[in-house]
Amino acid sequence: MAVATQSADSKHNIQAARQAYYDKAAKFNMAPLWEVLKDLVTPEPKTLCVPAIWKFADVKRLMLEAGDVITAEEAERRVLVLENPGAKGRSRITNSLFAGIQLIMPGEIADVHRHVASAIRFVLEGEGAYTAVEGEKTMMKHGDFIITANWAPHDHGNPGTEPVMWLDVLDMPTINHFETSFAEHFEEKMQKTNYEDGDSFSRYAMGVLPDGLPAARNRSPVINYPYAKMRPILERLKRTGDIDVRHGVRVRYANPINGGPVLPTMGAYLSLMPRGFKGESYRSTDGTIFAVAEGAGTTVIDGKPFEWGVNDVFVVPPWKRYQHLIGDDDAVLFSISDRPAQEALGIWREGT
Ligand code: 1HN
Repeated sequence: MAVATQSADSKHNIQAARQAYYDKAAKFNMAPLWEVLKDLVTPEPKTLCVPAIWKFADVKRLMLEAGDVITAEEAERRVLVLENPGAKGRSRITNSLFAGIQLIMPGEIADVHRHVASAIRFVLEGEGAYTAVEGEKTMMKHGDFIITANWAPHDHGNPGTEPVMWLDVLDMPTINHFETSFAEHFEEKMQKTNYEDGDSFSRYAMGVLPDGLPAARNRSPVINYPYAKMRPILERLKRTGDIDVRHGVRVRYANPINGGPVLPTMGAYLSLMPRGFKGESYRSTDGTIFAVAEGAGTTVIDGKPFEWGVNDVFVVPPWKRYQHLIGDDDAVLFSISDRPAQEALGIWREGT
């Protein structure tokens, strides 16, 4: 009994002595690594973010209500942030990426600006709106994948008759991690557009390139990868049986100049999963955002089923296992993550 008491006492003394030491060190802006090491260097990826889904029926209802409470001009961008439930109030869907849904009503414009954060848009619903990027005005249609690279001036407008909604994904949390954000507005509301719809695709993505173009660009010069051009490629690959057991028939959006990712911080894929497809289990270190272009299915994430349909958005955090299960109709999933950034740093991993 006496021995036990003595050891409890001495443990208490050791703790007290350590705490006194930590308090002393803190006055000099120093702290003991050994108290926090286990949380800093984890044997496997650790994330605050959780798997989550945003159903388009809810998104659409709330977005249209936003149309009543604020104009695009007042909001600058009328966007509802898709907040990861594990990181509320931090404006992110994964730790490295922002996602939001943007609405532009008929007759509205969203003024030209530019910022260091790169953006991509994946068009969900409505037609008749455009986005103008670096002097090219491109019409937005369901399934179109549009990129706005670092510092590229961009504005949006809707001269049509329908509300138009799309998914915005930005590398803003990554840029803010480095604390390298700059942004600026222009005098004019809209860019002068010297290039017509489809110009950059025709100029750079048709197997020829303007002679003398430097090959070392870390971002794609193509503004819009139209769904109408991408979808038949998936169908062709499906016919020839090019089906990955985890991802289905999948293409990677590429920089046509060097085959690299479209942006250094974000990479995207389009995948067709044939009806009845039962994907094998997969995980990777890049937390991944999915948007449903066509069909329906279920993705089991970390043991939990998430049922999805057209225009739903869902997220798989880093290193969480997932598996896609498809019902009676083919499904098409768009996905985007920070994989190119991780690969550039040599830290990307995948597993089963
Ligand atoms: C932005 O500039 C746009 O230009 C959309 O459409 C979403 C989210 C955060 C910061 C800037 C846009 C944004 C954004």
